[in-house]
Formats: sequence, C-alpha cells, structure tokens
Amino acid sequence: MGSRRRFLKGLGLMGAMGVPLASLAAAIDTGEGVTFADGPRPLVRYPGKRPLIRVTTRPPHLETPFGVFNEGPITSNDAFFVRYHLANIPLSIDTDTYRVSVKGLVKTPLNLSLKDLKTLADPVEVIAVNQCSGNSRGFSSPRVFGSQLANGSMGNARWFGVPLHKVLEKAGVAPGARQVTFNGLDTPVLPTTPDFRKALEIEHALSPEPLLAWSMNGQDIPFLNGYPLKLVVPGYFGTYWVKHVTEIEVIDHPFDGQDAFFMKSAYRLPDNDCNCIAPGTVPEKTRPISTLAVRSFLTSVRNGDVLRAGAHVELKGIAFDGGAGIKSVDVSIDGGRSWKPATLGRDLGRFSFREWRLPTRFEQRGAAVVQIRARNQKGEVQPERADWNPAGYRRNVIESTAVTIS
Ligand SMILES: Nc1nc2c(c(=O)[nH]1)N[C@H]1C(S)=C(S)[C@@H](COP(=O)(O)O)O[C@H]1N2
Ligand SMILES: [Mo]
Repeated sequence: MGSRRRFLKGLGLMGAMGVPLASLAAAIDTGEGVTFADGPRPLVRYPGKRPLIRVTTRPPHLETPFGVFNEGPITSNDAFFVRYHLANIPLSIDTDTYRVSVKGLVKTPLNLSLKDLKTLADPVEVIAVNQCSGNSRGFSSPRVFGSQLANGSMGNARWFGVPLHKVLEKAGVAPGARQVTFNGLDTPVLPTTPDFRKALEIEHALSPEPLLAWSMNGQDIPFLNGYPLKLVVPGYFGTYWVKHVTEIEVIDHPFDGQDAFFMKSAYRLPDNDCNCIAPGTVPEKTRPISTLAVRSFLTSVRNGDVLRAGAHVELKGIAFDGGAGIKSVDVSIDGGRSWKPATLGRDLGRFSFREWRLPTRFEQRGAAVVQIRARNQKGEVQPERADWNPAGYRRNVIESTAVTIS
C-alpha cells in the first residue's frame, strides 16, 4: 500500500520539499482593501486558497478579503485566513505515519494515529470563530508593533473532531496536573527562536469545549490551516488553536522556559479591567489573552460606497463573541445619535458568527456614517471608543462605515 502523503503544493504531483516558501505564492496584480503605513498589501494565491491578502510570505500570513464575510456566516476553506509564526512550516505530511503523543503527567502515555483519534470516542461538531488576537491591529492609534492587520484575520467554520478531554481521559491525567501544552509540526529556522507552543489550564483542557479537529466545513482541514489535525478552542483567540498538532503534554506547573515564549512574553494583555493602558506606557502586570470580545461588522456596504437617497438598502453583517452568544445588534445611520435593532439570523451556536440584517432607507443626501453595535447574553457591549494596548490585541470598538448618499 502506498503511503498517504499529502503535499502543500498540488496533490503530490511534485515534491514540495525544498520548494522555497516564497515560490508557493503566485502574485496577483489587483490590490484589495486597506493600505497601512507599512505599504500596500497585494493579493496572492497559495495552494488550496483563493486570492488572499498577503501580510508576510515567510512565514505565510494571509488575510481574508473582507468581501468574503458577506457571502454567509460560514467562511469557505479556500478563503480562510492563514497565520504562522515560524518559517519552517510542514510542506508534506504522511497521514499514515502521523502520530499525536500524549505525555507528561499521565498514567498511560499515548501515541495516537489519526485512525486511533477518529475511533477513540464519539466525534462532535462545533461551529466556532477563529480570530487572531491581532485582528484589526493595523487600526490601532497610535500605531503598534506587529503585522498591520485589517479585519480579515478571522473566520467561522464547522469543526469536527474528538473532544480533547476524551483523549486526556484515555491517557489518565495524574494528580497535580496544572496545564496542558500543545506543539505542532512547524519549527523555527534558527535554534535561538522559540518554538510555537501554547498551554491551556487543566480545567479548560478537561472541559467539554476544546476539540482535536480533523475536518473543517465537511472537508479535510486545509494544509495551511493545520492539516491533518488542529486544536480548536471555541471562544478563545486563534493563538490557542495549534495547527498540525503532534505533541500534547500534561505539566504540573504554569508553562515556562524558552519554549513558553508565546505564553509568557507574547499574546498577553494588560491585567486590568479594560485590558488597556495609556498609549506608549508599559503595563504593570499582564496575563495571557483568552476569550473573544463581543464584535460586529457591516458586510453588505463598504467604506466609501455611494448609495441612492430614498432607495431601499439592505444592511447586513455578522456579530460574535467569546461564547455567551449574541443577544442583539443595533444599527445607527446617523453617526450614533439613534439606534435601531437589527433582525438576527439563524443561531448556529454560541461560538459562531451570527448574521444580522436591517432593511434601511437613507433619506438625506450627503455624507452618512453607519455604525453597528453588538451586545452579548452577558450584557457586554462594544465600546464607542477604542482603547489601547501595546500589541493592539482584542480590538472591539464599534465599527463605523462612511458612505455617501446621492
Ligand atoms: N502550529 C502552529 N499553530 C498555530 C500558529 C502557529 O504559528 N503554528 N499560530 C496560531 C495563531 S496566532 C493563529 S491566529 C491561528 C491561525 O489559524 P489559521 O492559520 O488556521 O487561520 O493559528 C494558531 N495556531
Ligand atoms: Mo494570532
């Protein structure tokens, strides 16, 4: 029997090993969307993807063109954003020899094949938003360090896999467990660069929510999104959703050391109520970023659009939060003076994008600003003004879209 090796580039027609990363991307002429202070962002086409916005090529970092979010509440696999931190990403994976080790503070260490995982317990499905902590960071003012991202580092998909707790229970978590760490196949180029590893608190890892998923929207997870196995952590920022996951380790202490960089130094927020500080200052104390803040977007009308006075316009978009679920979405077309409730679309679960719509008519000619404000089931609502943190994480200010009525 031949081995089931899958390649990033094509269907194994050519050896992808040794192909320089940059050559995986074909540049496309048309520009899309925002230009930040770090320059224009062309569309590029990667294997298995439609043209996406290039943030970086080494490692690949691609944003979803915003128009995709008007196509429906589920983000297509070929349009889903891609984020890596380390440039040595896997270019070919043999699903026959792929193994996930479960080790550390467990009674029985495991070395699981994909088949083992698929038959270990009843698989479950969840529709959940994967959003990068730095989504929309490019709009931070004053400007912050890091990739200047617009609003396309998020997506919503139907994930299918085995609950993480079933896997941990099979191994048998030993007393004294504090956290569980996760590592994937990508590695640093230089030995001094820390590996990308993440940790969940043991209570969270043993809760019903996190999933080891092998399927996304009914298909294999796209190569660049973590094929063949991805940790899905509903309600939590994308940084915890470890791709190509191969190592799961139960530890008896908060994760530290050189390989804990992405827990201990990066992906942290000021540890106070607003997760914010005065621009340019340094937080006294920080904590790891965790759940998504409540957010909403208008997708059917774009900044700069010209709309006819008196004509019927369908305002439509998406809202989501970290798992309380969306309670209401309000729309203002007069710059925030008055608000009208939108009609919510089908409930696809508390971790999913929720569609909203509101038929509207703009009566007065001239400039108008459309604003969208979501509230979740806990009563949390989007703020009117953006606050600031050094990495521009967790932005959730009320979005404003400027249009002209003619
Ligand atoms: N193995 C691995 N997994 C990873 C990362 C990474 O660099 N390596 N980046 C994380 C971050 S910060 C984000 S935002 C999400 C992005 O998921 P996606 O590329 O499938 O959209 O992957 C997460 N999982
Ligand atoms: Mo991220």
